[in-house]
Amino acid sequence: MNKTIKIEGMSCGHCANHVKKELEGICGVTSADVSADEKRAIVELAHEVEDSKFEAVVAEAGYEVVGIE
Ligand SMILES: [Cu+2]
Repeated sequence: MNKTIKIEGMSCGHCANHVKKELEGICGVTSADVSADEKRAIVELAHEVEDSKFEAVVAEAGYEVVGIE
């Protein structure tokens, strides 16, 4: 199971690494592939995670979730 999270505000690889680390800290997230160029993260999930959880950690890192599919 995976989800694609659209994120605004990342401008370089450093931003992407920051977001990756935050997303991978969520219980249920097996791995996160984050691209600043493509403005998205693809998260691999071990079990269901509330969208609000993704929004919260991304906001905490200083970026904004604009869509999750
Ligand atoms: Cu950056």
